[in-house]
Amino acid sequence: MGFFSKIKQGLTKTKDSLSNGITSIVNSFTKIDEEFFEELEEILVMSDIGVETSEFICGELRKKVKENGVTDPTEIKKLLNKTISEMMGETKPLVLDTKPSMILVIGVNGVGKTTSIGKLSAILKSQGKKVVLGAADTFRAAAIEQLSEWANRAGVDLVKSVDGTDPASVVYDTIASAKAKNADVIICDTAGRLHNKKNLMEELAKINRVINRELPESSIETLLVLDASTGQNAVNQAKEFMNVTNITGIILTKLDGTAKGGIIISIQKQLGIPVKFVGVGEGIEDLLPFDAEEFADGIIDTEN
Ligand SMILES: Nc1nc2c(ncn2[C@@H]2O[C@H](COP(=O)(O)OP(=O)(O)OP(=O)(O)O)[C@@H](O)[C@H]2O)c(=O)[nH]1
Ligand SMILES: [Mg+2]
Repeated sequence: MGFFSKIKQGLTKTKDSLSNGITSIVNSFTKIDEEFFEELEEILVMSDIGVETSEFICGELRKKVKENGVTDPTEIKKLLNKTISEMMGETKPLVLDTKPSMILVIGVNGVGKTTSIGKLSAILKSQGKKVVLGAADTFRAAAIEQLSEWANRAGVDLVKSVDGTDPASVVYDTIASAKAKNADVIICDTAGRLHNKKNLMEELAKINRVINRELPESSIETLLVLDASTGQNAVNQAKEFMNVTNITGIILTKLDGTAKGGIIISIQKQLGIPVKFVGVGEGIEDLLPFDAEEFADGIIDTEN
């Protein structure tokens, strides 16, 4: 299956819920008026696009409707598709300009960090890059094992220690190993759960200090993993992490299992952090680079 159809398939639930709502108002209105916009806004909010972002989208739509002299409600899907695609903007690829470059993967427990690292390793390896993984989620032995399995599956190297080891020291060892091997990219997994949130944030700060000290001139990506099915909660998680670290991109996982895919729009608009990848399944090939146009086509079917 090609990238495009995979994204489309992953967004089916979101699209169905949005489409049903939009089709029903398109059928019950004969012209585009204020009442039409009010109902449309409600449908957008229900698709987890968020109140603020839905208001913004409707504002943009009002402008487009006026500029183009559109009166027929059936035209709204095309305009909505265009508005969303414009809002999401250009695709922002990973910046991995140095050798080695660092990708630190963070997020609360269960969102899909380890799985996404496995998938991302496979993508980078297929681009000819030498990848070294660091198992810096030392909170549970099972976490280290899970990352080892992904390293095997993707065919990349892994640096690990026993559980309970200081995660920052695992990051240090991983960087040293990557330098010795002349690797291109380091990807470090981190714990999503510690004894409490304060610990988690302090640990992250410590890891960042090691990275900045050991790789002062390197490209550093800090990717926050968010689970799409948690809807607006994901935005709140992002805000908490933004307080303690410089997030350079988002991986939005589990789009396949949810009708809340609209959350992407909210995340990018409200937080100004680019969504770089989306997860659409549990397999190694189920991580896709994010593309605004494909996304807009995936959630709003302009054909019917
Ligand atoms: N359907 C679906 N499942 C996913 C996706 N990404 C991850 N998962 C599943 O989500 C579950 C949790 O994934 P992990 O990668 O272990 O999550 P984590 O963030 O590393 O979790 P902790 O290490 O406990 O913090 C696993 O069962 C994954 O297979 C996705 O894009 N789609
Ligand atoms: Mg994990």
